[in-house]
Amino acid sequence: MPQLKDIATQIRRDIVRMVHGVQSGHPGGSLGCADFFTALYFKVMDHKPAPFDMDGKNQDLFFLSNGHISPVFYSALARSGYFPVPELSTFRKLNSRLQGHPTTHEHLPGVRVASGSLGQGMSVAIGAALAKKLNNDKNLVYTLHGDGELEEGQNWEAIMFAPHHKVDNLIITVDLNGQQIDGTTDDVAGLGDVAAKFEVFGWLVLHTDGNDMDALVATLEKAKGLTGQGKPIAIMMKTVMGQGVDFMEGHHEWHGIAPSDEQLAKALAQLPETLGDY
Ligand SMILES: Cc1ncc(C[n+]2csc(CCOP(=O)(O)OP(=O)(O)O)c2C)c(N)n1
Ligand SMILES: [Mg+2]
Repeated sequence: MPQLKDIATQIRRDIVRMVHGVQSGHPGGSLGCADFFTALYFKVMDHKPAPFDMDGKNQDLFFLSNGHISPVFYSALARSGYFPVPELSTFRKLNSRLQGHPTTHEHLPGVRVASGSLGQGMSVAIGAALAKKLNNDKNLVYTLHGDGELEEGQNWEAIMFAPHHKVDNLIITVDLNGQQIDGTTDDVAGLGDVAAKFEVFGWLVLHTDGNDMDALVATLEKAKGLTGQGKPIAIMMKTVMGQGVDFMEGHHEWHGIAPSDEQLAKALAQLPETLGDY
């Protein structure tokens, strides 16, 4: 089994190559969350990539709520065995199963909900977590949300609902990169102290550096240990948009633009091939 850090590096290569290949897509948030996806899919989650079971009974589920970061999701799914790695080359092409934003219509293994219209994933995850309780299924439900995404109101209904209904088999994570589509989250619609807001709504809140693999794995494992105690869990992950490609780091401009040929070469020079390119 390759080291988690090497897997994350290959996922970052996949992201920049996929987005460059079709000159569209979202590299910034994808790169920032590459370590999280690696920790989750290659270490923390109890899941069965193949054969893919849409219901996911007796396995952990993951819902990507900020669907625009599909490149990192698709790479992590392919690299962990959900579908063939060469299919990454079809990203955003006509009739591909790898649509710009994930859909269920194309039946891509690993995708259990369409996302891209921000703000819906937490509600879906709460429903799935409650269904697991009804089915006496002891596995967990994980999600990822963008910080800009939390500016969407539906989240706050879900954040209120989950503690009230003691949804304690749910671990949601927030990508706190401080950036969103048009600028910093502070400039667009300041979130203030997000952790304090979750706490006052009744959640257990953990914090981690989302680009430090050891800290990430430790925090996710700690969160698992806190499930089943009557409260939903939220992990605040501090990340850097564009992490791993120096000229993309910390700039909201890389939210949703593709690198040029020259920029691709610069990016790949910083990301050694570890598992083999698609
Ligand atoms: C309901 C809804 N409103 C607006 C958008 C447009 N939109 C796409 S991404 C984005 C910014 C999201 O910011 P964040 O979640 O922080 O993502 P990051 O830029 O960090 O990847 C917006 C406003 C959308 N997709 N859905
Ligand atoms: Mg953001």
